[in-house]
Amino acid sequence: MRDSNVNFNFLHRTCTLVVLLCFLHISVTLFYYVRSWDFKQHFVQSHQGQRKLAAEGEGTEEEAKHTTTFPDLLPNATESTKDLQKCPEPSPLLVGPLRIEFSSPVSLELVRKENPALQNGGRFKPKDCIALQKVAIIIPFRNRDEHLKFWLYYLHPILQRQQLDYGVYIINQDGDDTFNRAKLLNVGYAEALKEYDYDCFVFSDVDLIPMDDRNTYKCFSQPRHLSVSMDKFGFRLPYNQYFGGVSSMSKEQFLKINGFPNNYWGWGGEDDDIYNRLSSKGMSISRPSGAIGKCRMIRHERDKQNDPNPQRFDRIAHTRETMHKDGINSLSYKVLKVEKDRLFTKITVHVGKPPN
Ligand code: UDH
Ligand code: NGS
Repeated sequence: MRDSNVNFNFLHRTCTLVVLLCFLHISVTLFYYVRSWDFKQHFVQSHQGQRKLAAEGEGTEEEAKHTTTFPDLLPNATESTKDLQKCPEPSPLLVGPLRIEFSSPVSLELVRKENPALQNGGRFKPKDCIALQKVAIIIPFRNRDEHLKFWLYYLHPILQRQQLDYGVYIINQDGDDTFNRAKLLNVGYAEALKEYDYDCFVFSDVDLIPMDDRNTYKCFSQPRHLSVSMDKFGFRLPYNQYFGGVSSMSKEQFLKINGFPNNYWGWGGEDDDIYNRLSSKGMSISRPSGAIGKCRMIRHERDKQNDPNPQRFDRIAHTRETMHKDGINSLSYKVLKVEKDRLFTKITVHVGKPPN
């Protein structure tokens, strides 16, 4: 009887000990589990905060780069917390010379289908790196829909390969008064800046297509002339001061010359006036080589209400005197319509007409 009592007591104590040990084990496991969960939450939040700052340019890219990642702790979070570095220069996606031809028409549907990465308004930014420049591409426009389709068809893939953070703005002159290319370009500058903090502006005619994607549509330390070697001029510059077709300027360069003239109605001279503005401010023109700067123009007849401007020679003779009062500081216009397509932002404007 005593023996069986001793056995029972021993068994009872052993069981109590086992239960206590189990409890201790569970408590310790629970403690560490809760601690690691808190840490993960904190880590994901602070890391995402840093990425957002770096992408917005508020935090430095260095800061984002030095944030430690713990892929073993966060197997599912690695994709969303991936560090973004500056895009390499030149872009590794460039292919060089391109075949450009205009024999069969293209449709906007086709261009939309072939450019799935575009955001509404003709906006794009590379997803794997931070673009070096934020570029607004401004196109003066009226009644050139067929040309615009070709431009969008060829340019969107090129601009994406150039890894630019860009937006395409079609500035459409309303009505059928005399065309004013330079004023439309000023409007494009002003309207694009209302949307996004662009630091570079590319001004392009709708009928010019680059034949080499190494001709990057971005800004340089000096104003850039990009359409240096056009087929219609036998692939050479028509004259040394020529600044027509496609050009680019940083915000700073543009403001230094008070933007473009508003009073060149009809064809010709406004690009020479812009050249005069740049040279009067001591700037020089940067250009790609003749080979990289080759481009094709879509052949066309002279448009209605864009006859050669008889006043153009007199105007370009006085750029230095007029440029400080005629430019972005005296620009006035009325926006009539803003259309957002996935391929472009089209802004229809009333720019007035030439004084009698
Ligand atoms: N533009 C329009 N609509 C117009 C006029 C001009 O969209 O009615 C825009 C367009 O972006 C064009 C740019 O302004 O590319 C420059 O105008 P332009 O193409 O008329 O100038 P360019 O010097 O041609 O290229 C002049 C007419 C040549 C006639 C040749 C006849 N064989
Ligand atoms: C010059 C014009 C420019 C024009 C260039 C090329 O003569 O505006 O020809 O024209 N300057 C003047 O008329 C003062 S083009 O052959 O492309 O039609 O851009």
